[in-house]
Amino acid sequence: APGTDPGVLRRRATDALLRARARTRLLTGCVDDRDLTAQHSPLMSPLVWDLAHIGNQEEQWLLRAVGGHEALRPELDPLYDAFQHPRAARPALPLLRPAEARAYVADVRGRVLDVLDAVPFEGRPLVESGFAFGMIAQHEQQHDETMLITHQLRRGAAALGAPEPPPAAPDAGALPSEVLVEGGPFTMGTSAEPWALDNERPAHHRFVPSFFIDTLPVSNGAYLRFVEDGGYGDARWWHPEGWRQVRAHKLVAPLFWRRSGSRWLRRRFGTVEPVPPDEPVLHVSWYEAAAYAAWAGRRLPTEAEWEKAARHDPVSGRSLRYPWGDADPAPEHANLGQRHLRPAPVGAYPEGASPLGVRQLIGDVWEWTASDFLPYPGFRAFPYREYSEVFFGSAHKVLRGGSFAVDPVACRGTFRNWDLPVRRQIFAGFRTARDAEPA
Ligand code: AVJ
Ligand code: FE
Repeated sequence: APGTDPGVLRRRATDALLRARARTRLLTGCVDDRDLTAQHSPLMSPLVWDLAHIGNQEEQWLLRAVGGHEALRPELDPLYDAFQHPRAARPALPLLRPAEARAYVADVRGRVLDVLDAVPFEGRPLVESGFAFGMIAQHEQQHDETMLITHQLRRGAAALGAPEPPPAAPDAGALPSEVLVEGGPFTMGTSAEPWALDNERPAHHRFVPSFFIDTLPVSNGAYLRFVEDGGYGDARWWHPEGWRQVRAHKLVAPLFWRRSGSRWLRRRFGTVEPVPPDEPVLHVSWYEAAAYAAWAGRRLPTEAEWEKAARHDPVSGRSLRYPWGDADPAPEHANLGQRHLRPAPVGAYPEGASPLGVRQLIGDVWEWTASDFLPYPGFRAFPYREYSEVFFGSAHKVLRGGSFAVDPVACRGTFRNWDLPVRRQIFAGFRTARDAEPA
């Protein structure tokens, strides 16, 4: 179970904030000021906007709300309010220059560490168990993932490097293609995880009918068979809006793929390489994922199915924090934290398997689910409606499991991400499922 000792939580909060900042510095320190202020894609903010937004959110929550401080730079709030300016409009704002943004976030952080040393971790819901610090560490890490997406969209020479992920386990080729999850109730969501965000709460029972789910994420090699079978030219497989997207944008393959003679190449962080057949497919929209599943005679898993496959232990009947159990993620469990700049091959991380043997549910690629982003029964917005509540509804689809670009602080069996079904630049892939025949 998650540690609730105040000393442990205070240490964990400090570590989480420092780790997030080291990553932010890496992502904003490896390119020049021109690259930091440029708009690399209309889908993204300039990197320097994310940087100052990270500091501004930290100032609002940890200095003002938790620490009771006066605003340091009240005039910055509207500039870095994500709801006031769409991403495409942000380059035209009078943003802090890179040096000013760095000084601002460092100033905020220095004061935050003093607040963190002094504030009691009990008595106020916002600070209970260090929640606000964990929330802000997660916020910074989420923007770090966003900045890594901007790096992927950026043209030009590679700015980032990382070692290769581990290979597939020796047994990968012998695994069953799918796993049966027996029908029955399980506990979805959490009321116990101290830094779980509002949309993961509360824990509640769900009945999930029997289903089969892929043991592994769908690979590039499998997806390529759909491409080569004419999948992008056959309306039968597509949601009407997905088919409209295919035709409007002349889509023929995942984002960043390019055909060269008989081969497929892909651009990745400033380099070009042949598409690796054993890697989970990446940079597909929800529509592409759903079309592949239809072509394969299958479907996307619902969010409840995904979480049951990831957390339900049929022996104890309990929901685990992670597929492998309750231990915090370690490097042998999952490809998380931008330790690598790509997903590991399908069949890697045998130590991260679920009780039923489903692999790579956590890390590698975000997994599209069939489900709309909706509140759980008993949901309460906390601490602000604009994190989750304003996004509930049928416009956004849920993604689960986290990618190689997600830090462990922002990843667990209950963690929920969401995006528009047209989005392809995010680090998203998928696995498929099917109903089990009634017994
Ligand atoms: C949960 C990833 C969809 O980036 O839009 C960052 C996270 N919320 N700042 C996003 C978030 C506010 C959010 N996602
Ligand atoms: Fe944000």
